[in-house]
Amino acid sequence: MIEKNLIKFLKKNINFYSGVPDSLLSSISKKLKGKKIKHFIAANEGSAISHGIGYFLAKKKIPCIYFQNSGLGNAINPIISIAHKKVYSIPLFLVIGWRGSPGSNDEPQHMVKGKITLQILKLLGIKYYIIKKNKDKINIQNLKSLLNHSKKFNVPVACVIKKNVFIQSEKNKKIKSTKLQRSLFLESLLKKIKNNTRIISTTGFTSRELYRIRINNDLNQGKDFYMIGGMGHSLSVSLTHSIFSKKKTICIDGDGSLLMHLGSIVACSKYSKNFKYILINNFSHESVGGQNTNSEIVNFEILSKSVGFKKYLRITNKKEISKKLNTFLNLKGKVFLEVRVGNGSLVNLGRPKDFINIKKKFISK
Ligand SMILES: Cc1ncc(C[n+]2csc(CCOP(=O)(O)OP(=O)(O)O)c2C)c(N)n1
Repeated sequence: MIEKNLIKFLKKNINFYSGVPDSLLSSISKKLKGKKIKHFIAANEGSAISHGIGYFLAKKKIPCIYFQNSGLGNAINPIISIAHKKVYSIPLFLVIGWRGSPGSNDEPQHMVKGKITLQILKLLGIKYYIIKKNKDKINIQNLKSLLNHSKKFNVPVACVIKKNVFIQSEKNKKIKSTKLQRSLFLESLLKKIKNNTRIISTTGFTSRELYRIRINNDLNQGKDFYMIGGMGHSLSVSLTHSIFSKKKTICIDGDGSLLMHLGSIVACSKYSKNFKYILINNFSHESVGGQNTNSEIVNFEILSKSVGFKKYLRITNKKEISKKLNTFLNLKGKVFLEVRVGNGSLVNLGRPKDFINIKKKFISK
């Protein structure tokens, strides 16, 4: 009920939305549509805040910016340095998915951020309201006064939503698509790599599938470093690893993740001579509900070549995997492999948990 009412409340009062999808807010990011409504999926949470600031400067109206609390770090810069009441004082209505709230059962990286989320908001001077289950009337009244506070004092305010308040859309959907499956590609990769390979894999289902395929199929060649958080940073971590390690580094990234900090790809051109980069492109933020990433408008061949990749390869179906993977693994220099896959992943995915051990194994000889 509160989900429906919050969407109704937002639509009645706000016409511009920008955010990075979150599993807790999945219905919000999917349902905020309509004739008068403009909705931009942002590359990262800082950009979402900035889209909102630009909208306010043009229309003098309050924007709504939504994201998961893990992205609060990205959002902080424009919130403090531009929107803060002691700088330009700009009204923003933030909707924040609160993973890892104290007392909840969530993954370690979410528990760390969840514990300090409200403290961060306090430090930022942001008035907030936590949505409570089954308290619809009170919720809406409080949201109204929160919105009025933001408009009256020209300041950012936040509505914070705990896990399980809304219907979640993080559960992986069984593969239905006839398109290439990510898991099939990952399995083929794990079967071909040598023991001196180090894989650095991105946030969400990619790392979880990799972890599961290794265990279930007893595939032990090489080691993995799962970027279970720090979305958007797999490329940067892999790049320096590939430069400074004697091992063979492979980065496996997602389209949402690559776009989140796309600028870091320029460092490949400047600093690296040898870099193996795999983009699993499903054109969506599948791990948090399948919302669009806008990657369909990017030509990754032109992009990769423009930043110095010597070779670009693309896999779109099962038949191409073996041959193109061999080429990819044997080529020297900077190679960009785009693997176009459908949505859907393996069911009952576990989660890597023993991080210290994973790190130890990864850095061992
Ligand atoms: C900074 C940050 N913002 C948002 C999230 C929530 N989040 C986790 S996975 C994910 C989607 C990643 O999309 P993509 O890289 O395309 O991979 P896919 O989920 O499609 O496999 C999002 C938004 C996060 N973990 N960190």
